[in-house]
Amino acid sequence: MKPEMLLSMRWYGIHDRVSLRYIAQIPMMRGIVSGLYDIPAGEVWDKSRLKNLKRTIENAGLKFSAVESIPVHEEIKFGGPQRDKLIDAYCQSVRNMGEVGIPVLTYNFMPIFDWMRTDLEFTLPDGSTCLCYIDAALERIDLSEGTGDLPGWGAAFSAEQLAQLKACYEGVDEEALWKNLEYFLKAIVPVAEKYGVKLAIHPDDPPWSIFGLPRIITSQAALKHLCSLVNSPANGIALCSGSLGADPAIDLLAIIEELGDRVHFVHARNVKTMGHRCFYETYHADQTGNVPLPAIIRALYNRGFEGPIRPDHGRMIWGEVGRAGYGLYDRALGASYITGLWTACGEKKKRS
Ligand code: DNO
Repeated sequence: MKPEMLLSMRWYGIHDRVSLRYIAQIPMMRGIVSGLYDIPAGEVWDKSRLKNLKRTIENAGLKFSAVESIPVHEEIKFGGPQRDKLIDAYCQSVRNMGEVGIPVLTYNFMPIFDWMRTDLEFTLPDGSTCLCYIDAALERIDLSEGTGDLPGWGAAFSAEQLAQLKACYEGVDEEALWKNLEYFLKAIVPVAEKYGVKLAIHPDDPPWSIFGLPRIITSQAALKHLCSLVNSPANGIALCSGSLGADPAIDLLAIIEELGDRVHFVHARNVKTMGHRCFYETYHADQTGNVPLPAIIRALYNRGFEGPIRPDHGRMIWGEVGRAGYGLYDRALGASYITGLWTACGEKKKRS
């Protein structure tokens, strides 16, 4: 049997300038990845609000295929005194998701900063713009105004909050962060399993330490370790090809091969290295990029993967303005590229 692709698109809710109607016009689009972005980290995601969001998505003819993300409160990550209470709240959100019938939850365990870029409008030779990361530029970022903010961050922090948080992370090295992640997983995985929710940790983006803070979900070995911490099918990963692909030493196909059963969600995008710890987000189909998307899609197809797969960040093309990485046009091109790759996997070879 041919596996069916659950092609999905991230949508930021009714204030997103990319409408559900436009998303639904993308050929083969079936799912929406979304969340309740106004709820502060640590608070329970209300069941009736999740239901409403699901209904809105279904009214557009689409399926609510994944939540991205319920933010993990910093205190859970650094292991503060309130963490049990906060973990209980997280478990309640997972229960609510499960009861409403949303099958996948992605989350991350990056201290203070979520995904990070140093330029949101890096101009390419063809005049399009994209996001990029240059390690040397990171050092020049002025944090006296706080963390700044990128789409999908759990929270942006003011300079004052940032200073307090940094102090809380003093003494939290990689080992301690792993312990805190294990503590969190031991509480949430059984709940996810019971309520039919598949957890998909998002790899750290970029997959190395920034601003002196530890980052641990940075390699194939780390993903494997994560899966072994609580050995349940509900405890899985989001294969974000662009996050992991930023480190050319990471073999995305080997991850699918080794951990394929735990891949519950796929973010498909491409990046191109410009130097050590220096990359930009190129178009999905770029054959000179770091990410072998045709081989990745084939590997997923061959394993019968039917979880949500979404084209991740796009460039800004054709004069579009909007949320960094989350415009319509280039992501729609990415979606169609993925569809083409997937469809080709199902075609029988023609006799010559
Ligand atoms: C960026 C996204 C991230 C992602 C979180 C998952 O575009 O991939 O914001 O949603 O890291 O928790």
